[in-house]
Amino acid sequence: MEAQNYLKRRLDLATRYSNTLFVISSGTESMRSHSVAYRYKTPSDFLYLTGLNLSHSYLIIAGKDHYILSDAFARTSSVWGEEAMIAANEQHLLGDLKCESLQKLDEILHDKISQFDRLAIPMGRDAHLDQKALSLVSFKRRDRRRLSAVPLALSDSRTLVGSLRLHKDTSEIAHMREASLRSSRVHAEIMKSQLIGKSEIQIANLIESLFLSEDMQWTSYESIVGSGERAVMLHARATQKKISDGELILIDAGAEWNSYCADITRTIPAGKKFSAEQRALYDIVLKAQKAILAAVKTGTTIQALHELGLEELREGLLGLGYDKNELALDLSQLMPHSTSHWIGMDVHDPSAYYDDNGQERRLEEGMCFTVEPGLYFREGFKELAEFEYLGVRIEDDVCVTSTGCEVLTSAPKETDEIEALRAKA
Ligand SMILES: [Mn+2]
Repeated sequence: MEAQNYLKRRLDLATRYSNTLFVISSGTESMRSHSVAYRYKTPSDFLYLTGLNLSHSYLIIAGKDHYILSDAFARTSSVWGEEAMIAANEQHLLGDLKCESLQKLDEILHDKISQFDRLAIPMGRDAHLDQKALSLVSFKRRDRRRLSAVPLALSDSRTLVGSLRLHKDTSEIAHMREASLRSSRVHAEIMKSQLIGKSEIQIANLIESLFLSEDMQWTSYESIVGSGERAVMLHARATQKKISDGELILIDAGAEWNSYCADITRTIPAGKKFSAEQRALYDIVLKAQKAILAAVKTGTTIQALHELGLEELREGLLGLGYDKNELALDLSQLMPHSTSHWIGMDVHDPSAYYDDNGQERRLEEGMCFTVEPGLYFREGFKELAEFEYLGVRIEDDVCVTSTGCEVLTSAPKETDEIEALRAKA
């Protein structure tokens, strides 16, 4: 990506919200001990709009005037390196950005704000900026009375930038595809691994080492490994629990490529084969997932796809031979989460699920989201007792196209494919 691509994004944002002055912080490192910081990760909005990996800085978008405020530009010593080097590496991305020192924040804000009706910042992420914004609103309250009856508004920038990030361009989709491909290979590798006797943490560590071998530097989220009864927990954090033969293992893991996330869930047997009950449940979820994938197209909605998935799951469970009148199916218990979420630079991309008129967002080309139906039988399901403590989720990532969708993720999910890989363990 070149400087002009980022400039275009900033201008798109400034045009869409022409009454809004944006200040977006790049954040600071959190300390993990006396002198050592956690690894710094640039907030997605800042990266999306600048391409710069630069902590301790602010991006200001005031119409056509765009500023980057950082003290990194002033540092000339390369003895300790880091900050100054990052600026040098990414110098070509600066383009038309006006570089100023951090001390200029107040001056630029006060200078520019009278041209706007609203100030947007990532609220609650940067106490210094939160305080600055509140002071500015308070300060402007007095002189705005002579210009307008409308007070200066304060808004969260993430929702506004999120509206741009909803549609992925071709370069973004290429990164999504690569993140999905590499993450899928890691799932396939796990399917070939000996798992019985290992702890969930050992499996999570193995997954993360495989992401690193794929040259993926960040996981999209903390990998979920839930085995046996723990598979029914939606977000099971890996524990020291050892994997036993006969269990199902739910693995929800994905990593980033060029700051774009993959999010994949596969549910596999600990041993070589699914049991009859496990397979029956798995087949119901897989059939529902495929039905949803086949229904993704422009014009439909995430909510409609969710309803379709629930209907498929209900039919699948009713098809197990139970007396339909006796079987009280509470799907909100068995499938207690949404089928989909937006995905992109964040695993849960911050775009809204409703449009500006409060209607469910209709899918358009370039929108990316997950399709992840599941069934989770916690204790107390008397009627379907053979499934107690079984949990299955199958999750892929898709991008809406003109003819339907491209399924970006490709980890094996047919029971025969999975069993063939488990046989190699
Ligand atoms: Mn997900």
